[in-house]
Amino acid sequence: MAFTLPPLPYGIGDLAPHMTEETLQFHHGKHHATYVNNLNNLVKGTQFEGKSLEDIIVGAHGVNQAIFNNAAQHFNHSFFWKSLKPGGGGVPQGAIARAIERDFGGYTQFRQKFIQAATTHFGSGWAFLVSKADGKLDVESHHDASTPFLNKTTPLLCLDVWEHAYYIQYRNNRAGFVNTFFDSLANWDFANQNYADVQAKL
Ligand code: MN3
Repeated sequence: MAFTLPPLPYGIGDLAPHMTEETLQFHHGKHHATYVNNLNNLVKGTQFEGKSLEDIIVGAHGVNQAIFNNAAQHFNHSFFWKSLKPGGGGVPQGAIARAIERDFGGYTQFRQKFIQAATTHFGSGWAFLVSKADGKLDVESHHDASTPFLNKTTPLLCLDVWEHAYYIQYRNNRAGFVNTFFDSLANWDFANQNYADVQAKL
């Protein structure tokens, strides 16, 4: 079964003005689509053909860089679209809010730590809110196509800080893009759902 580009979980214009339709046309319709096409072409006739995305990411890491990059980018982007929602952002509610309070000392401290990871990241990469094996939350910064699977942590929410994620709209203002994510885009319902799944498996 070939991998397919997942549709956005909202209309392409629904995140505007915080993330414009043009940004999504390129980021989802071209960048993410290319990772999916490359992945399907690269795995053909290899030991990875027919494997799950998770198995390909773990199996190709350190073995086949091109397959790893495209598989991990397909996973990260699919997760990223769900980390956004129209009318999102603001202070989280529910279990994730209590866990953030417990593990970071409060939302303000968490937000500061995440923004630090996202804005000081040199070059292309990702910022993730994750749950560690013991159930504690942490912030991880990942280079290029790297992904929390490699740390054996579980992603709860992520932000793409590759230039292609913001340059059409925010130009060089990565900090502006990251703050907009927290103010207007972050999907805390998705993070709460992921956190509940992790807690159920502990
Ligand atoms: Mn991207």
